[in-house]
Amino acid sequence: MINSNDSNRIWQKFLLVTLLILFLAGIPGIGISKTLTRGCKGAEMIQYEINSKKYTHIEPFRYNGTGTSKGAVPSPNKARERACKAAAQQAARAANVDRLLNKVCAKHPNSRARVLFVGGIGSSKEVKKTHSAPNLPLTREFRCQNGRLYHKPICGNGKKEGLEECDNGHNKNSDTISDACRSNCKRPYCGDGVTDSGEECDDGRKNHDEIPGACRTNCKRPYCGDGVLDYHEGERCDDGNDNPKDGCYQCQEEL
Ligand SMILES: [Ca+2]
Ligand SMILES: [Ca+2]
Ligand SMILES: [Ca+2]
Repeated sequence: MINSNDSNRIWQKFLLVTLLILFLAGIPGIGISKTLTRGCKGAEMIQYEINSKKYTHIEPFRYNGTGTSKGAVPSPNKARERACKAAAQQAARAANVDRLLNKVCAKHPNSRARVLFVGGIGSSKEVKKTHSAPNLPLTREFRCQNGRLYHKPICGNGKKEGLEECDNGHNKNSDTISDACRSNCKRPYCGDGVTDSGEECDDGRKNHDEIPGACRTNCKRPYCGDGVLDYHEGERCDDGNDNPKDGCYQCQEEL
């Protein structure tokens, strides 16, 4: 038989246990809730492979993550894990693939390699967390040349690369505008069909040194003394010299 005193004691115990649980659970307003904060260092990170050998390059730590754990008995490990996760995410967002690859190329000046991972790492003594970068390169293969990342030149991207003589970008390279960088990334030249600075004419492939009246292959207009009878220019003769008394002088017949 359970008398009313026993029943009260059971209820009191139940109440005490419940309060203890609520206290330990750290429910705000009822229990005592503490917040524990931990920090973690983050760095940009790239992993790559050269001749089947794997390497990791980590930039010096630049990012600081913080993480918290709340409750009556907050967990330092949880706080640290969160801090390292935040640091890794921060570093991954900042990771610049080209910049990292250039760092790699400084270590392996002339090599072909493959990217395995680009992102961030957050690490403390106890915890290591990584996070991958949001924008990974489309192609994972890359090449280092003389300590720099090699880019296949793209004519029209606005950057002068490789054997390009110029590149002002897709909208500014032109095959019709005087003195513009040409659409093949060559500087304007005599024979490109556009009259540029220093040229008197330029008819491209029609430039000719023997056809009367034609723009010459040095982009000069036909002239008296070039040895071609340019009758359109008023020449009656052109013996290629400027000597008098040889039958032709200043491109006029001598009597
Ligand atoms: Ca270019
Ligand atoms: Ca020209
Ligand atoms: Ca002539």
